[in-house]
This record gives sequence, structure tokens and C-alpha cells, in this order.
Amino acid sequence: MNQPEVLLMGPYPSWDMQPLAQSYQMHHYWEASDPAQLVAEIAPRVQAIATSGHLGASRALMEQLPELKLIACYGVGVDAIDLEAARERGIRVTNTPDVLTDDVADMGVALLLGLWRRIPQGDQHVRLGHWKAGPMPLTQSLRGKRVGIVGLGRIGAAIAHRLEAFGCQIAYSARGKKADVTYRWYPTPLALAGEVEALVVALAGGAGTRRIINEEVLRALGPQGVVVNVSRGSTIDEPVLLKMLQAGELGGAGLDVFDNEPNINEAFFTLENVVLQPHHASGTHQTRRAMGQLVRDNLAAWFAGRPLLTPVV
Ligand code: 8YV
Repeated sequence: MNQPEVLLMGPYPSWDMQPLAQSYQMHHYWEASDPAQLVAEIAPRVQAIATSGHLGASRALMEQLPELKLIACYGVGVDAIDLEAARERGIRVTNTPDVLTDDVADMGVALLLGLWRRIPQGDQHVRLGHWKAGPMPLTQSLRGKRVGIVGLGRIGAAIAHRLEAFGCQIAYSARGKKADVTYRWYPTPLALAGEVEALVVALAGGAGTRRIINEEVLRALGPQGVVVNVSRGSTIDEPVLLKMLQAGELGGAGLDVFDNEPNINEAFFTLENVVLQPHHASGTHQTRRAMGQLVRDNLAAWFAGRPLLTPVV
């Protein structure tokens, strides 16, 4: 029997590529010398796309694949997949929630610690031999800090839970008040920003949250306030963020995500009040293996006619 054919948009780790190649005839979009020609050739047969959070799948691509029934995303964020186009066509979409929650939440806390305890500066102080000349300046304790979580979904809730253990006072903004938590609720990021010393952004990306952390919100956070982002670069007005960081109008930023990754605005490189990560919150061996497994499990379920494990659409 012919193996089912799957279009893979970008490379996965070798431990995912091997089992995929055993079960399916894989077509490598990113390696094609003429991707449009590849798509045209495989269009009569391809029923599934395997993609990632940043590569997604466009409406135009879906339109070229009349047999397409499933898009499996390696990542929880599906903002790069045109969900409306998928819904119109009855194309199912899966993602990889839960398996990455702990690592992404850990990164949120690590960025906050990095900023307030000035971990990169301490590292430099030791490494550059400044210690012999004197101690590094004192830093900020997490204990007692008022931290606002923007978006109390799975990841936001896991960050809040961790920060409680650090002795922070937690508040959050979300469209509605959550029945299962006692943290103080604010209906908007702006209302939240005025009441806290840090904002941790844990929203889904996409049109609905684009630049929701705007100039007004950042000004409400103020020159002592810090912002951490482990969601999508699109959720913060990055030009404004940069301008305010440069002017000392915002205390600092801990960023795992940016506009235009990986070719980010190099103005970030010269700032002292930032801690930067290369979109790596889920980037541990354990989590990435679990994400790959979940992509394969969703593909296998769909081709076997079983219910999808983690459907989005
Ligand atoms: C991944 C992510 O880095 O889950 C997400 O939405 O952004 C990350 O976990 C990405 O999807 C891998 O390409």
C-alpha cells in the first residue's frame, strides 16, 4: 500500500524526521528548488501538512492543496496558520499544548529573575574581572513584587503559580474573570499595568492581540516597571518598547519573542536593561521531543480515522 503523503514546511529535529519518514512519504517544502512546482506536483495526493508555530500555513497554500484535510502544528501558537481558511474548507488543525507549558512558564520566571536580579550583569561582573574592584550594585527582590499576567491561559496560569512560590502578588488581565483563581482581575492590560511592577505577557498571538501592549500600557507600567514576553513579538508595540527602553521611560524588558525573528531589530543589542532569548522558551530536549511526538500522534490519529488528540479546529 502507498504511504500517505505529508508536506513538511520546515525541518524538525532528526528524532522526528526519522519516524515520520518511516510512516509517510514526506515532501520537504523548504528544500524544494521550486516550492510552487513541488506543491503543484503533490497537490492531487497530499492530505496533511506538518508545520511549526512560526512557519504556519497560509490560505494560498491551502487553496493549492484540494485534498488537504489536516494541518499539524509543532507549537501551541497557531497564529501563523490561517484558521479561517482552514474552517471554511473543513481542514482540521492541531497544535502541541500542555507538553510545553512548564518550560515556557519557567522561561517567563527566568526572564523576570534575569531582569530583577540582573543575572546577565552579574555574569559579566565576574567574567570581566570587575569583582576584584568591588561588588556589583544591589538588585531587586522578587518577594513582594506586584506582577500582572496578561492572559491567564495554561501558560499564564503556570507562570502565576510559580511566581506565588517566589512571594509575588499576582494579578491578571483577561477578557473575563476566572472562577478558579483568587488573583485580582483587571479587564484590560492597561488597567492591570497601572497596578503592577511587572507585566508578563502570555497571550495567544494573532490579529486579536496585535500590539495590545501599546504605548499607553507601557507608560502605565512606568520607568520602574518591567515587561516580559513569552508569547509572540506581535503582542507588544516593539518600536514604542524600544524607544521607551532607550529613553529610560520603562525599567526593562525580558524578551523571548520579537518582530521579524530571527532578524530582529539590532537596537536591542546595545540596551543594558533587557534580557534576550532566541524564542527558546520551549527549547529543551524533553519538551521538544514531547512536541514532536504529539505532532506524530495527531497525524497517526487522523490517518487511522481516530479522534485527534489536540484539535484547534
Ligand atoms: C516553538 C512556540 O518555538 O509553541 C509555540 O507556539 O512558539 C514555540 O514552542 C515553535 O513553535 C517551534 O517552531
